[in-house]
Amino acid sequence: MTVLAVPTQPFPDQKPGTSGLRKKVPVFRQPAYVENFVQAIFDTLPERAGATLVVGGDGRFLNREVVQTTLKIAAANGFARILVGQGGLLSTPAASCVIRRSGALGGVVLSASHNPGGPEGDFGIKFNGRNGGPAPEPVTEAIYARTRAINAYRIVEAPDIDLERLGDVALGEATVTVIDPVADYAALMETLIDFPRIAALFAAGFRMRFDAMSAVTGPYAREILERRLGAPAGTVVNGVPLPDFGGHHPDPNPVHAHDLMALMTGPDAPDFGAASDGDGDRNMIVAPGLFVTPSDSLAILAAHAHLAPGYAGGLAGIARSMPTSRAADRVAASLGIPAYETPTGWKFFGNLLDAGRITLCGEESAGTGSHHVREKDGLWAVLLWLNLIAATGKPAAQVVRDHWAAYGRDYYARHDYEEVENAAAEELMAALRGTLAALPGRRFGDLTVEAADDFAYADPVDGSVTARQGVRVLFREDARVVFRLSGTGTVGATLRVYLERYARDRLDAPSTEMLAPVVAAAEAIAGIAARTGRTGPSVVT
Ligand code: VG1
Ligand code: CO
Repeated sequence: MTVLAVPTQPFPDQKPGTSGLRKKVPVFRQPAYVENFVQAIFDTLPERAGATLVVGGDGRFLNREVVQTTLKIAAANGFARILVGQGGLLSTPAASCVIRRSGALGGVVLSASHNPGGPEGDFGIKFNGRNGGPAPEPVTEAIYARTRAINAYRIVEAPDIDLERLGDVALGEATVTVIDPVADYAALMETLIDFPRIAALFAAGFRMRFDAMSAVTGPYAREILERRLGAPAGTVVNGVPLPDFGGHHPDPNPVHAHDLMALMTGPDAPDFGAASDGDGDRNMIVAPGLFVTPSDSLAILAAHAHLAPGYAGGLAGIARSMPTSRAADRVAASLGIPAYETPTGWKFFGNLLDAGRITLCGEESAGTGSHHVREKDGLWAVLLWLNLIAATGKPAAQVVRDHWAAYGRDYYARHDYEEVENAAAEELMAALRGTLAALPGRRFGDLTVEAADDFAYADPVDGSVTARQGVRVLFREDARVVFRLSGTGTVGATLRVYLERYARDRLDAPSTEMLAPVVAAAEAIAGIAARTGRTGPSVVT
């Protein structure tokens, strides 16, 4: 078999964002676009000769083609062994699991996560390192620098491999192994979660719906919930991964998972509802009649984790991304363990997890995870919820209300302004940064600014500092608003406004009512309507 060195020209726009390189499908379909980026990743890995690589994706449009290309480039770059999920599939947490279990040097994960798929939808490529986690900033910076200088990629000239047939096949000098994408992951879950207890819950008539949103978690959820735990067939809906996610927007929030929300707020609601996103790392949790905010979910899981076998020894610490509500901090304080606040994006949890400083971590964007892998893990969060419901014997909504009664409630919402003109968004953020110093002491309705800053993170493990991670305004009344621009969008800019207010006694008020003064303060501080021309957010979650 021949290894070709194909001359190429750099693309100027291959800078990874919050979670890898994400662009519209037509951008990825430009000749050499995928090849350049994958070669640039491998160029930053001098130790790749003879190493193992993991490859897989969420099954979206272009997944199979990019899997084949990645395998051929990997084989031409000295990898000895390449593990690929059957059908080219691996959920993001399963990829992390396989990297860790196989001792691989890393993995190439193909996904644009919760973004829509299809020929006009989004695609993405990210690199995860030896620990199974998203490449940290210095590595993504090195990859980007390489994409700007690349002049050739190496590829094996060979026919496509059969991704359906499990087992080994030679590709150039490398051996490609097609693996069952579910097996390792399901085995790991059995070590962490009390499967017999959850099976008994289902056997006793407990009913749930898991909406896989026609994305990658279908096969994982069917195997674990329906086969291993005995939930009735049909518990998992939209369980077949489709290249365009059946036209769904595979983002598990009350807006995009509307069918699940309708079921859970209607008369025939089962005991528990859950959904996951395109690549399986996000989770949505709904009790009958009650959506659980991801920030609350993190806090509740942290407070109950000791009920699951994998966490019976307690937690070392908890981390949350800065815009995530402070509910988890309250649990950490009551457990007497450290709480960490990191920038948005899972890559910032990696060092804390590797150093054993934290056991659980999460983000307001429906991401929750633990030290079992180095990615957020949607189905794991659902299983831990089932474990705590089975162990406490309480209905899901009761678990939430009891938590609020014990810790108080952090009312929370996120307002997204999508497809805002880039310049307007940048100007809004610049103006905000300009007013920070003058904000403390100012009053907005019944709220008074206590402090305001542009969040910077000093990693306590390696000392690296990441600045300009979002503007936060803290109010004396235990309320907060955070402004930042998305790093995963593919059209224009997305302004995210995160709103929260803590209440110790009023626990069952409508969120919109409790947050109205914070929304008004956010508008007064940032001038969103005037600067973006928008009178309201595109999505509220
Ligand atoms: C968003 C979320 C962030 C999450 C990231 C990747 O990033 O806010 O919390 O880690 O998506 O999640 P941004 O920069 O658009 O706010 V996923 O499931 O898209 O890999
Ligand atoms: Co995702």
